[in-house]
Amino acid sequence: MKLKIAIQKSGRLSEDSLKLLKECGIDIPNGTGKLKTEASNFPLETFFLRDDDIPKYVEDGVADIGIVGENVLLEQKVALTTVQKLGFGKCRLSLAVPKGVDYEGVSYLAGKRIATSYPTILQNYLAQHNVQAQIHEISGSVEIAPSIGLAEAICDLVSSGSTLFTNGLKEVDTVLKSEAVLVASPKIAAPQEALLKKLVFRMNAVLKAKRTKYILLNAPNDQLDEICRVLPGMKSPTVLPLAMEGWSSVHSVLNEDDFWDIIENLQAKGAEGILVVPIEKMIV
Ligand code: PRT
Ligand code: ZN
Repeated sequence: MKLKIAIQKSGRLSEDSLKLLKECGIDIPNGTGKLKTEASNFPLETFFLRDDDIPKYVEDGVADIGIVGENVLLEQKVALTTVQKLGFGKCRLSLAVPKGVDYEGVSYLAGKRIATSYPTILQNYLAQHNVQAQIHEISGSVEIAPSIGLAEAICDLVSSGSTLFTNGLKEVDTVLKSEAVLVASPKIAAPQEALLKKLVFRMNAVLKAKRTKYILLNAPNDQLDEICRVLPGMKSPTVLPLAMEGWSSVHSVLNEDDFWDIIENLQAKGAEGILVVPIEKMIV
């Protein structure tokens, strides 16, 4: 009995998908050209597929779970459960127009031609904004459509923005924010569901640790209460006496989001020798 996972064969999500599984303690032999492999230390079978094919395989139950971009999932409108956002493959589906255009809002697109590989998502977006435009579906190199006279605007994935820039386009509206997600089949059987639970437990530990840092600092005892009030910790900060009279060592766990604010606050309250250490796994 095995859990079957579909991941992208070669592309932007491949490396990070394998890396995440590895961080979950699962070794997947990644022989080039292989379409299917079995992990040596977890009952997991991996299918390597084109990203566009993953939702269908999972929906049909050929694979129990899959890793795919939310953009692909929403475009295909398949009935899958999103189990977990994975924090990689981040991008946005955006509208872009030639940089000289005076774009004052979505209404600019009324009656215009828009080239995209995401007709469903774009159609929904336009309908929400009561804009009627002609959608031209093309499967690749969407960014050249305006310069060859195929469309007045495009709707495409953007990460750094450099592709738009080099094609003389500017990003004007975000239609969707996307990242890689773990999805599960509606047809998943109970034994596989139990394995999925195990996998998700491990993924949570890995993903949580990525967003968190371990912090150690020295605090003068007369400032200890003030300093501990700033620190969240898992339950509460750990406080240990230093060999030097009047000082303590304080250990805690910080979230990436408010990290720098807390560090500044700690320094202002007299903390010294602040060390920040990455956490590999976090079980809460
Ligand atoms: O062969 P297969 O069908 O499996 O792969 P693919 O070519 O369809 O997909 P791939 O590997 O390009 O992307 C897989 C997934 O990665 C996408 O579905 C998104 O969820 C995610 N992703 C994240 C991106 C980007 N960032 C991205 N920047 N997918 C595509 N791009 C492209 C974009 O289309 C444009 O051409 O990169 C270009 C823009 O990049 P910047 O950095 O210049 O803005
Ligand atoms: Zn694809």
